[in-house]
Amino acid sequence: SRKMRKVMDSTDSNPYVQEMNQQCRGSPIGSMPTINENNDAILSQKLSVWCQLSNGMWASGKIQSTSGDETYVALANGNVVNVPPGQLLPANPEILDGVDDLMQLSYLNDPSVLHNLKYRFTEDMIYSKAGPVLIAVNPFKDVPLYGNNAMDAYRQKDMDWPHVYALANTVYEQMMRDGKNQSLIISGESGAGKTETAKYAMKYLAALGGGGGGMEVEMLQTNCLLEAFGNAKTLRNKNSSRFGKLIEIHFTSLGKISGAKIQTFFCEQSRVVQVGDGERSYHVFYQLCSGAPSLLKEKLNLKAATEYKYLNQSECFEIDGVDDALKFQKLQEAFDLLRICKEDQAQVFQILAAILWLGNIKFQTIDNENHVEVLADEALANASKLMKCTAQGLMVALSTHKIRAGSDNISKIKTLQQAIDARDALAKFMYGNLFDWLMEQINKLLDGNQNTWGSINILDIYGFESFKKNSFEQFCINYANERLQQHFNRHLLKLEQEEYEEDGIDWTKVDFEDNQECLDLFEKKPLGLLSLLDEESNFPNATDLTLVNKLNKHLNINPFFKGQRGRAFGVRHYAGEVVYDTNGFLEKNRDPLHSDFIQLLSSSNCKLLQSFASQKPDQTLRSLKSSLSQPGGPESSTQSVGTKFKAQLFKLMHQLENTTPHFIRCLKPNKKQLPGMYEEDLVLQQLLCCGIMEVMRIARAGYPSRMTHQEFAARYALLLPEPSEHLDPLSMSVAVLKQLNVLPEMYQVGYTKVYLRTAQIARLEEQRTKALRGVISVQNCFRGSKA
Ligand code: AD9
Ligand code: MG
Repeated sequence: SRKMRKVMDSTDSNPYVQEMNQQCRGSPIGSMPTINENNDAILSQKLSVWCQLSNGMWASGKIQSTSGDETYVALANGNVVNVPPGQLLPANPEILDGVDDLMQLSYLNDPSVLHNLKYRFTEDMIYSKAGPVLIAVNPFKDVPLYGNNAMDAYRQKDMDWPHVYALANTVYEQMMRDGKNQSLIISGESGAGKTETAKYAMKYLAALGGGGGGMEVEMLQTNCLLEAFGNAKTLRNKNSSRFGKLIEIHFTSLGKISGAKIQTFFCEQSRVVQVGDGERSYHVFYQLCSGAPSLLKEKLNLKAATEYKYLNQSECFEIDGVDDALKFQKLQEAFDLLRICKEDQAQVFQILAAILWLGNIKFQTIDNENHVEVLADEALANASKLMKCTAQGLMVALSTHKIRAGSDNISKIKTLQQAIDARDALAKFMYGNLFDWLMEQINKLLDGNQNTWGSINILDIYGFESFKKNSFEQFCINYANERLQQHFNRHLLKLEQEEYEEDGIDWTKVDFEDNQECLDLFEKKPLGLLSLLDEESNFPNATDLTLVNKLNKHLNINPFFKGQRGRAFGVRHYAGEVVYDTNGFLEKNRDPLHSDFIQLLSSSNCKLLQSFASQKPDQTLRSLKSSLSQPGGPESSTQSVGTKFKAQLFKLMHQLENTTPHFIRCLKPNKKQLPGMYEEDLVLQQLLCCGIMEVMRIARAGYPSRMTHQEFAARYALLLPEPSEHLDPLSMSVAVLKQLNVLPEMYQVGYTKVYLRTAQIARLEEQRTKALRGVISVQNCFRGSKA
């Protein structure tokens, strides 16, 4: 590796690199230069190339001969093929196989990048760098990279391979050095490894900033609880997070953890009542059913998971290699550690069991207009008992609703569909509130804001989703990802280049695809997707079809909107086109706060359920009012789910804008969640859709480190041999750079800042540390001689 690094350091002066860099500038997404007549040198030297075969895959080979347009390439397997010019790309010399940072490749084309990542992946080197971005390829097996030894090695900088520990270390040091809050933004598609990566980052930071009487042990324990209540098995990931989270770790000025705060976003509530084939509901239900000791089981009238409608609709109850009963024990331990008292724990389990029994409640029709009453069976009895309300009260809440007629409130009986929807809405409401309540308890415990000096934020948010059928959940998730992508683009592509230009340094612009227009499609008022959806949600008689018609009418001129047949519509996202099925959009967006439930829950003797009913007093009041004034209409809350989601997202983005961002892109090597399997097209698709290639091109040509002349001078002036107070900061910076013989191509001096190429800051810091040590040892000598 050392030998390689030597070679790589010289890549900047490599004529191929310079040539390629020039060609790369300004080329659009994914289209790297191919070999053409200008690359005579490459052809005549029989160099290594990649050629694209008829199946689209890339194979490596060596050029044998060329004549006119024909190029004959000898493949690694001995075959010689005739490859048209457009399907040839230069390959890197073998010495560069497996470099740490993709930017070190002489040729930065798709097959070379894929090959390098694969090479590393097969050696269990799952982390690589793509310039400023850390790439993590999910190994789907245990890899020996995370032990205490590794942690120490990164901390002491004995190791400089890319790693989430190394990045966490950098982030921590930057926070301590610059006094600025930092963020680690982890993205990638479902199952790519975001949550695991976030956990390793937390573990490292806990070790680094622990021991100060902070909350690091508790902080790490929250993951167990969050995953039990917020994760589920999906087709894409056995342990898929169905919510987004931002973890803020707070530090004192001494770099010790003082506390933490967890914010969660948009927990997928529909999963509580509806589970797709091969998927499961939230882990905690199965853990409770199989792990509750018999006494608790009896108390909760608990049966096996297979007996519950909410769980048995998918016929998937177990996860390979996971022992739910054991997980239940761990969950109880986590509860204890997080100081959630036994009484509260008992209430939590009661509510979970109540939700399961609610799902088993059945209705029978009582007339030929499909009106229903609740079947008074075991399910009703158990649900009401566990909810600590009367069976009668629950029956009324599920089967009737109040409407205003003239000056009277009258009770109307629900139809079968209305009753089912109401039952499910109650279950979701209880679960959603339970989740939020847990968060609140955790945050109360972790709160250590008195001593907070700086923070590191870790964002682990669901990736872009595109399924056969995409609903409101995907709509929100993909909208959030579009925002995050913009943040990524802005920081790594746009702001970077704008800054170069404004500061007057010599720079050739690199183009990239901006996604502002797609965001406008979502956010524009009054003619954006979210506004139109809200408008339609306010019409009591609106249907999926009226919604689609409205969207088509106003948006079909927008190039990012794609009208579809039936009740679907398409959006051209940065990561590809997604077709959304509007079925259920209106209902999910309205998310009515049913006034009847509020009444029911306030009458409960369970303190926790009672608190759910009283938690949002003004909202409840408003919704009560609006439901009473809307004859026959559904109870509506004042703010739609979409609008709330947008507000939350804006708040999140605002918080992130005030930090120095660091990006981790997790990649999924195969769809089967298996070790040792690397599907090139899948990886390529992920690399292309997140703009990694552009980032590398800019980073390679650019200057990743920068400091204002003031900062630079203040930090490094001590390296000058003579006092320099008479100099202005810019001249001082130039003097330092000259003094240390930093090569002219390694930096640029702008009007306000010094810009440095990769690795230069490390060199300067090394010198500074040496110089400081010198000072300290001189002082020590001095002290020693005095003593
Ligand atoms: V989702 O959007 O929440 O559905 P994530 O969070 O991106 O997704 P997750 O971190 O849950 O994916 O990883 C999926 C699985 O991959 C884990 O359950 C592990 O079995 C596996 N994984 C991920 N990262 C690592 C790792 N660094 N080492 C070993 C890993 N296994
Ligand atoms: Mg996750």
